[in-house]
Amino acid sequence: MSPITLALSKGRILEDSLPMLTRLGLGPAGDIDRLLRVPSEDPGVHLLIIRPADVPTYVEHGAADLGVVGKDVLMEHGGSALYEPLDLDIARCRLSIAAVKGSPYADPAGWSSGRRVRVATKYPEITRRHFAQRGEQVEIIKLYGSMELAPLVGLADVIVDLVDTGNTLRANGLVETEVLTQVSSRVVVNKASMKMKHAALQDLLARIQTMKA
Ligand code: PRT
Ligand code: MG
Repeated sequence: MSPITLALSKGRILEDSLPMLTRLGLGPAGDIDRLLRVPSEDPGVHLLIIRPADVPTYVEHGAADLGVVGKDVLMEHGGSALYEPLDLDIARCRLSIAAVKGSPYADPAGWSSGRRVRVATKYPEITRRHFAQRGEQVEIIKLYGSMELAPLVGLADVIVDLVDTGNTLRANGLVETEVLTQVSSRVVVNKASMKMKHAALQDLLARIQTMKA
């Protein structure tokens, strides 16, 4: 049978997954800093090293049988076309709203200024859904990184961003005002692969489950 292809999110999720992959005998057998497709120590499993935001797309289209990706990326992408069988409990953080300390927006009660609140984020879909559920109209400003800067320079009133220790917010004079959701890395599986490679994938998922950090 063709090998199983596992898509990994380059960056901190990859760093956090490597110990588990090594314990599973699936450590990369090649230079993961240069190669985009790397054999693993198991000849039956190949690794793809890709941008986190691209993992759901590769798995959805079957270019990878399964992948490891943050719940934040999965929620933003819309995960209904994928199976999400496992929570790996790695790269944990939370997705929160934050505002400039001491500003009217630091107190959610002070939001009713009449003007539409401007929210800068890398997660426009999650943000839109969150405020729509509350019946609030906000202006969403899509950014690709360094969200913390936006409220400091008047680009936005608040941000929706990932928070772990809170050090980045504190260093920039921001305060967390609300947690939208907890985040950790998940295993996602292509639906057709789950049928076509059922035994091999079930075996791999069971091994991952027992080797979880
Ligand atoms: O390369 P590309 O731009 O495509 O992706 P990326 O830069 O977003 O990737 P990377 O390597 O940062 O990994 C992002 C994934 O790691 C996210 O999708 C999350 O699932 C997970 N993760 C876990 C985090 C954090 N914790 C985290 N703290 N991603 C980002 N952060 C950032 C956060 O955005 C903020 O700037 O760290 C800062 C906050 O950390 P504290 O500890 O100061 O609160
Ligand atoms: Mg990056």
